[in-house]
Amino acid sequence: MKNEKKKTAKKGPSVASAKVTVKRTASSLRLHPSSLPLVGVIMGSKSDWETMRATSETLDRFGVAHECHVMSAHRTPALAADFARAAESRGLEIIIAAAGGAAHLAGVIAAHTLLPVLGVPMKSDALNGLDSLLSTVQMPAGIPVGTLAIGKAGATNAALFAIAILANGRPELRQKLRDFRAEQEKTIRAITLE
Ligand code: RP5
Repeated sequence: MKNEKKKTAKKGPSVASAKVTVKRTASSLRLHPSSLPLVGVIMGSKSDWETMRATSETLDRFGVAHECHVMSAHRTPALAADFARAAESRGLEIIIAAAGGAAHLAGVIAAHTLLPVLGVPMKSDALNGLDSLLSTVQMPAGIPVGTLAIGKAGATNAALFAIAILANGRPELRQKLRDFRAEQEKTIRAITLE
């Protein structure tokens, strides 16, 4: 299966040919020698990167190979659809989509792929992200989007959620998640208030 994935990875619409930002983690080599990205992190605008950096950093921390792109359901609809249609054959297993305002990116992506899609609502100037949250979460029955919290908490948790899904079949990653939780608890238990 792995070899099949590798062979088909170059087929389908070329995302690389579009003007997008691509990031691959070097630290992922140990877990995934092919270094093919397992998670696609996409966002509607470069202005979302300040928040979505937390997703990438969290995936980096766990050594999960991923790629980050800017694309929009409204401004680059063909690119978004092409990306979603090609994602599975390129070896991606999960897509994290962030958008703000009339945030349709995650839903549109989910409509074009069977891969699990996680949505991260961006905090907006006009309505503090409530618009983004409702646009992302209120999907019609039949096409699910797993929606996280608004902003940086959602960006971090989207990565942790993706890691939890990937960890189901990857004991080494599952152990990393267990260690992360233990470390987090230890840090909080050590807090003293003056
Ligand atoms: C959405 O519109 C983006 O996801 C972003 O959150 C919001 C504003 O985009 P810019 O005007 O900053 O490019 O599509």
